[in-house]
Amino acid sequence: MKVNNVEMVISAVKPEQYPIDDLPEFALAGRSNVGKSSFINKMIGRKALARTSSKPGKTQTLNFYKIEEKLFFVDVPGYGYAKVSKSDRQAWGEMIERYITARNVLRAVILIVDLRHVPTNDDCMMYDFLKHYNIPTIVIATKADKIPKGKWDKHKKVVKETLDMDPNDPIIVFSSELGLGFDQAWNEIQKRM
Ligand SMILES: Nc1nc2c(ncn2[C@@H]2O[C@H](COP(=O)(O)OP(=O)(O)OP(=O)(O)O)[C@@H](O)[C@H]2O)c(=O)[nH]1
Ligand SMILES: [Mg+2]
Repeated sequence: MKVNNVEMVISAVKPEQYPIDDLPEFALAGRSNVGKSSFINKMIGRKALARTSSKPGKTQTLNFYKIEEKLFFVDVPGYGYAKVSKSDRQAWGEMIERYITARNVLRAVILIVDLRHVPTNDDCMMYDFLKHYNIPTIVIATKADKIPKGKWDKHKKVVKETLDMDPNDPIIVFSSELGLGFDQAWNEIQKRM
């Protein structure tokens, strides 16, 4: 999909603040610094609309980006950042759980993992959490540009097996640097709109 029109609509914490547009939503999830905002920027063809420079662990809000009046990407603060206080971590958990479990326009979660590494315990917990609530999940294994092409398939298999992925959930090798996986990712999103 070629995107011309993007609007950052709101940074929300509470359900009362979520947009009322009734458009399909696709929320990003993943470890802090894994490349969630970069994924959004690549998909919408903007260098830096979704903030990629914010300090890890500092983001506390759900950021809603309206795309072509057709869908929303929801940028979500990352997990797994060590220097977060217990109370902030708890607030984060409650915010995510409230959004994931109560948002009926949520069509899928886009779970971003690092293709280079075996998924972390947090990654596995997030995937299990999504499956527990029957949320369709698109796994994006990003930063592919950082390992040789010959290793992509092997690493993809490790991600799939470690997460113990549902065969209905797609996994896409991606790179925000190269634009690799762009068409496939849009295809999986549009199928679910
Ligand atoms: N080489 C390479 N670098 C990437 C890729 N995607 C993201 N990065 C880099 O990884 C760093 C973190 O990217 P972000 O998109 O800010 O990560 P995030 O998941 O949004 O991080 P938080 O918002 O802190 O949770 C940045 O320096 C990006 O430039 C990629 O596909 N390839
Ligand atoms: Mg981010």
